[in-house]
Amino acid sequence: MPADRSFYITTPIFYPSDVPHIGHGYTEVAADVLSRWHRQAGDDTWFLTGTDEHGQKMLRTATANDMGPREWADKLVRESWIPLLETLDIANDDFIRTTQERHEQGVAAFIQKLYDTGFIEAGDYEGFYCVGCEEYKQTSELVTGTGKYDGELVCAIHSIPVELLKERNYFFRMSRFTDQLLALYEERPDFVQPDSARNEVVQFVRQGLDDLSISRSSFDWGVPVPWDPKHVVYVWFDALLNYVTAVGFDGDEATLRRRWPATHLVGKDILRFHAVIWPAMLMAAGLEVPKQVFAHGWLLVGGEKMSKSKLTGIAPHQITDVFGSDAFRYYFLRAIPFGQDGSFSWEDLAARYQAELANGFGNLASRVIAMITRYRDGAVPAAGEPSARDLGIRETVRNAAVQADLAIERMAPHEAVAAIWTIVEELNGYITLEEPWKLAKDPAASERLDSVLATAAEGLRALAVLLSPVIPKATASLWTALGAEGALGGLVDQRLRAAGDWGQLPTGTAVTTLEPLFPRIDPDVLN
Ligand code: ME8
Repeated sequence: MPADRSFYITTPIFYPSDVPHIGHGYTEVAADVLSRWHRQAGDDTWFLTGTDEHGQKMLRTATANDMGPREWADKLVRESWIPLLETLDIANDDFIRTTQERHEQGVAAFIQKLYDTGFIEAGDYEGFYCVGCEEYKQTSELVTGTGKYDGELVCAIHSIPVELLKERNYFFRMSRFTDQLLALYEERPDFVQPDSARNEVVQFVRQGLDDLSISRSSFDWGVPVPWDPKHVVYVWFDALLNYVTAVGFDGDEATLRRRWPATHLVGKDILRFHAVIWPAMLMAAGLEVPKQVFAHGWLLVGGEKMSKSKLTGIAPHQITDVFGSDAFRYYFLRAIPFGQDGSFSWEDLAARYQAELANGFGNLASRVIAMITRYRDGAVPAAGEPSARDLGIRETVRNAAVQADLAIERMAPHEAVAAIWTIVEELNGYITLEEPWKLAKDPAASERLDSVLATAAEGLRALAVLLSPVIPKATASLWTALGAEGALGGLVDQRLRAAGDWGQLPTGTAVTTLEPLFPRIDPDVLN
């Protein structure tokens, strides 16, 4: 069956100048959950992530480590960034590196096209540059440093000193696009989300846009400017193009048409690049602008944006080594309203793990399967005439599936998980009230016990499907234990939008033992 909708989602391509921390992991997981959801809903889905390997930050870090920039990038990508995807169970379709031929060739073609059509010209520029952001800064974006940089002008995001640069460069005539961009934000309120991000962007562009310096001649680590190879392309101009060079620009028109435009997931630190510069570049080239730019918030540790340089960086494997990848994925998506900042704490993570994953969901699954094994020789019984409570569970499942899908549509995965969790809560309450262990002792209640176990098993079937994009490992184990594979096929082949339809797990399906999905964590590990 051909997919009726296409969904192309991207993460930022990260600087592999250093190892990843949980901020990078957060973006990867959010993009992964959204793309798994769309894929399982039958949409023609593509998920791209990758690394941004040119520019001064990469060059300086490599030099400080006595390596060439390419060598440094190769090492970090191989040892840290590709392994990150495995650590977090990320099912990306492609991984782009800006040093790849497909990308460099596309960048050269794109910039040449803009030069040929009069959107690029030479000019002088003087301003304060932050190597952390790889961006010229307005004075309003600088603050006075403290501590090591006491009294110096520092970048408000990175807290490192800015450098006064004066260069004769090529400029992209971005100022020409001010009105077109404002019209875009006006006509498509969903183009930049959430609303707080949209407002910030509109306010910024309303002040009028300057032209953008898009080449550098003081170093040579980048894509050479085709008509003047003493210059290299500015790292952001280069990097943003990854979203189209990865899907066929320039050369494979059919793929580009099939995939583009994309939904870009970014941290709010790089909102303007994606919501202002990038659409202006695309407009200049006559390409379609993105479908959406969604800016998520910052992970805060101790009240500050977490970062390696401030020594608040936590590596994703520190969490997954103890709690597993499913817990990482669940925790960050559930605990932080998507689009807002969120504080990370080990205590909060451990508390949610225990209450929601281990006691709430894991226990429910274990109990239901154990009772089917004990009371019905491991075969899912046939449900009798449904009681009001049974019907209540069906209604909860149906609603949760609809609500979760709507929440994903509006880029609110935290609401999707919360909606699905109503099934966990209702089913737990149902079992407490029905007391199947008592029904099992009463021969006259045999039919009722059948119905209760069948209802609970069918609820677990729906939960496995709905939660599979979020906690793929635990749901795969549950799917196997439910015997659903043989009866219904692979878990990832289950259509999400049909997950709420009642009565899919056939009577007689044989369940098998289920190891605890979220085992108890030894408290000593956390100390
Ligand atoms: O900016 N909380 O790369 P980068 C949440 N190469 N997310 C965080 C975070 C935090 N504390 N810290 C980092 C770049 N992130 C460019 C992008 S795209 C064409 C080029 C995440 O390695 C978040 O997604 O500095 C943020 O936008 C991104 O990492 C910045 O990664």
